[in-house]
Amino acid sequence: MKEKLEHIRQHAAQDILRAPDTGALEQVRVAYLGKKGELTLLLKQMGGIAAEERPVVGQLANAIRVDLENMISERSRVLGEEALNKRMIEEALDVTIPGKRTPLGKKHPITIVLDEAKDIFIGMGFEIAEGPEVEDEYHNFTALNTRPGHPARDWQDTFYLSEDSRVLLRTQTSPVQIRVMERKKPPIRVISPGRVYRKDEVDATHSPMFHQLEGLVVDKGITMTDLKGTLVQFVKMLYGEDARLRFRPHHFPFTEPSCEVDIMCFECQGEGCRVCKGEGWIELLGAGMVHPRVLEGCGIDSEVYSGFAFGIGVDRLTMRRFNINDLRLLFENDIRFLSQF
Ligand code: 2NM
Repeated sequence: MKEKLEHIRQHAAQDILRAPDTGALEQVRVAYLGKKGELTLLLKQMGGIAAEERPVVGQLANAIRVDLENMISERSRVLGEEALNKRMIEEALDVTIPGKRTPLGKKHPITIVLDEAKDIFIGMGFEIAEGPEVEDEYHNFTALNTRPGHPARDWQDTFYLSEDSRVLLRTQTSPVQIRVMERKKPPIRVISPGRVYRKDEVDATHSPMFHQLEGLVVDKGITMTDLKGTLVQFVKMLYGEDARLRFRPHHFPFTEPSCEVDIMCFECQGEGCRVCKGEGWIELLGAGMVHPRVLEGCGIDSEVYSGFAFGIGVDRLTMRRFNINDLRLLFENDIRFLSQF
């Protein structure tokens, strides 16, 4: 009987030490110490041994049970520790691995120039006005003194969105300024930057969508000198103190008198070269004194108030600023081009 007990102890001890995980260890416990385990079954055979031996065998059996239970709990602790260590290694986060770089975007060159232009005008006390790119023919043409039948309204030049020509893509940002004048009383000092649309074939200097920045000042006693002073100051701040402007008479339906404004060629200082096509000057913008009919149409008394307005092509301004020779580069959105600015 004693040998059998010692035999069980030896085998049980081996199995406990070899159990690979807590599940296997539990199986070992059940196999030896459970209700139908080897040690339990052996003790049930106690009836077969001599009465005086029973206490000794009983004590030995109990000691073995306690030993095995201690071994099992120790093995359980070791297995738990091993499992934890393994998880710590497997699930470790290496915070020293270099991160993946997120490519940083840049401002589009048109946005760079537009932001500079906005800053200059804001510094002069202008506010920024915005409006819809889908306009009605009243705000885009009629309110701007452009009568039905005027060539600017031609189907060939304007993107009409309705058969009856009442809805269209704005051809300039002036309708924004009409909406400002309809809304508030002078003094008015606004610029309206934004996208405009004309049915042009794409080439190095034309695009059916381009950007304009228009300005409008309406107050008592505004004259052409205010227009000149404002524009001269603007180009000096944008292009430097050496910038020179030339004002030429022109015609627009919405201003009277009207002018076109050229900037002296930066390449040849007015001598004439390839850049300015021998002219010495490069066309920059259109401007004029707001036509009394335009003011009256917006409910502004033209006997009391006068105003000037101007319109600048932002894309051309950008091309000159960064020496870009093809307008298409600004709209193709090729990262290799855009990342240079
Ligand atoms: C230009 C040239 C001249 C202009 C006129 C107006 C308004 F709304 F006041 F009548 N806004 N912008 C204007 C005047 C625009 O672009 C070449």
